[in-house]
Amino acid sequence: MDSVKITAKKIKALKIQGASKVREKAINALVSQTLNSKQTNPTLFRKEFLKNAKILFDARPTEPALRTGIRILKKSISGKHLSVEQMKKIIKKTDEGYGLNRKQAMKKMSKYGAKLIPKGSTIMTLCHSHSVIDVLIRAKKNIDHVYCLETRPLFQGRMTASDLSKAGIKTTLIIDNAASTVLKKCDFFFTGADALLADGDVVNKIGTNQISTLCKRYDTKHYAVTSTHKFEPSSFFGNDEPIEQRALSEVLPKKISKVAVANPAFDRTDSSLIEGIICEKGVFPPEVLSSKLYDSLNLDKHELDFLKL
Ligand code: RUB
Repeated sequence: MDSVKITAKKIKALKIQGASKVREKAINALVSQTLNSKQTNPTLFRKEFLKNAKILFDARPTEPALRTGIRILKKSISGKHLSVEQMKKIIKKTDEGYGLNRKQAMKKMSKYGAKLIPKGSTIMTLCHSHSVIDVLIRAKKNIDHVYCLETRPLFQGRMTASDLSKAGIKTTLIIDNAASTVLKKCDFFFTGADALLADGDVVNKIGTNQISTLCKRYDTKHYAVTSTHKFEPSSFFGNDEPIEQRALSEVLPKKISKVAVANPAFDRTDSSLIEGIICEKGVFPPEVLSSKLYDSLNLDKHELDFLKL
């Protein structure tokens, strides 16, 4: 098992990528290091936990799923008079329950998603979303063809194309700029999500918004496949989801004199463009899901500090 520091390094370098995997690997590293802690003093133990949690929390700026996982663990040991042994037991139990809950959520999502895909469907996707891949593989009998956008600058679309083709799905990899030439014949545009926000907007890999906008033109349905744990509660209080800015060298390895470069990793798609959000609770219009989540979370503004870590 990798340490917290190594895991954070791999996440930053995108050796671990996709919100669900980032969350899973980060939580595994945090739990393992916490359970192996040599601290015997409860205050120092908690301090060590929070220090490690923060390293992971900050590894990628646009990842509410990761934050949710960490918040769940943090909350589990918030009781005042717990000994180190008690905290270790609680963390172990919380992690086991949480892991199971996430596996079941993934399964439900892929079932709901696959049901939406009728025989003979042609689909476009971008980047590398484990949630989307699960749906497509489950629906493979009904899929005629999947077009994967290569997803510059780091080409995660190649991983998706490889995963889908290994699963026996007819797959074509195209450059990002070729999207409009095939979107016309696609029935669906399936994407994952990194963040779900209070107004129903979805943050996902850069490029999602422009294809989603084009979907309206070509009558292609955009579905986002995402667990509700990617919902960012602080967005209900006006907090904006930060967009990760990645190294400029990913775009341009060798500088061009006087040319500025920008490299945002994610963009925000307006809820009005999205046909539905496929999550473990079913398939919902984006605003309906966010109002459901608001009701179920029962949030209070004073909890904002807790959300920060
Ligand atoms: C990955 C990406 C994925 C979401 C959802 O970006 O945008 O669509 O993270 O992934 P990156 P999943 O490669 O920069 O991490 O469905 O696996 O949670």
